[in-house]
Amino acid sequence: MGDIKIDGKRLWNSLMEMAKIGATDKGGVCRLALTDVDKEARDLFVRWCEEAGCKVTIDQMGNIFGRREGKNPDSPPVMTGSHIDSQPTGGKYDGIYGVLSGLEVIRALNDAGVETEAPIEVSAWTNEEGSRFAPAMVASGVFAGVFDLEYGLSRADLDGKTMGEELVRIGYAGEVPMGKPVKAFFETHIEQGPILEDEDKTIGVVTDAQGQRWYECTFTGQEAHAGPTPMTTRRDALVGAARVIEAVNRIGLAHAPLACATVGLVQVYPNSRNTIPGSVFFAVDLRHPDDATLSKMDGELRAAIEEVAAAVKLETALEEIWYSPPVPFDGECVAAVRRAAEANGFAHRNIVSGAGHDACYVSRVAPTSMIFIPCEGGISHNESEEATPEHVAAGCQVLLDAMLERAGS
Ligand code: HGY
Ligand code: MN
Ligand code: MN
Repeated sequence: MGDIKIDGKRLWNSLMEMAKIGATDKGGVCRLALTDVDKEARDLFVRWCEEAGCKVTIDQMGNIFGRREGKNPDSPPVMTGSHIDSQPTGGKYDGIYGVLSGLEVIRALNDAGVETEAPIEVSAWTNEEGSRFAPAMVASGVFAGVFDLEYGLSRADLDGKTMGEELVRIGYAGEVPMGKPVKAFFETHIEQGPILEDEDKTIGVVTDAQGQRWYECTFTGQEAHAGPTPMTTRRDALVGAARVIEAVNRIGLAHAPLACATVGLVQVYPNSRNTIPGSVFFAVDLRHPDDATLSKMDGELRAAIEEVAAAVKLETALEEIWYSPPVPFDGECVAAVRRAAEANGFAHRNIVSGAGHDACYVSRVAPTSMIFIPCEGGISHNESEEATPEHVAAGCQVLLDAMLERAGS
């Protein structure tokens, strides 16, 4: 690989600087999509891109692109990037590591005075997490033509605020139409699981990402007094939800070791300690790398919901709000990542991503792959999320080398 080296210290300092925005007491970040802290972080990223000589553009879903021109301005860019938004109990690396690694690639090319053949772009995709606005990866999904713009802008949070309104409010409702040709896309990310750390590997060569299905379910029973109401006549929506939550866990375990099944969001109404809950809204997240198994899990979930609703005499409103099929990444891009890891002497292994990423949707419109680095204890979506400066630098060096191979220099 080339002799252009990234500056690991500079990348680490930028990560720590960015981590101050939305910092939480437990050492993580809370930067929900399109909040004021997301805006603050976006503004800092845009400033850093401009200081690195990039031309910055914003598209209609608020996706940010920092562009470094190449010799051939007509060539589609070799692009990298990830997301700035976080979970409510997010960490300092999920998403932002991929954004700032892309910026470091540009900074390193500037230092080396290298002009690539194809332009280089670093991107920051709106609302990758799907925490404030569902589904996840919605803005890269609109970029890739999976969702239309109107759907994307209409996504609303639990307070009814839409992405379109919030993009205007924070000043990131861009004019650039959605989608453009991309020569190749690479996303660098922490693994968010334990495999690389357990096997003492520095780089994960990501070959695939697993499929996901997201659901929203509302059980409606009847509010009643917690005291005089006999147990046998109750229609307790929370009892129903509890039984489905247990069933979701059983479905995940039944398809172990690769399946994942989670209920992470529950809203109880009226949520009063001495009133039997009349209605409960909850979200279900099912995942598996094999599509047929994911469909089987879908069927088992629907059957469980039906059975519980009948037993507890509840009305049910179930909607599957998102289906993202398993993603095989591009063989050539995967090989470029593997070559870069080998050339740098980094211990590496193939790995399937358990998490969804913007790369999953960008792969619909461009040859794409990902680069993983370990995170401590495999923990993520947790304020204690941690990575080492060495791994942070190694992932970025592999990114630079893989991008250069595709961009030509
Ligand atoms: O849910 C995911 O896999 C990602 O963190 N949005
Ligand atoms: Mn992420
Ligand atoms: Mn995440």
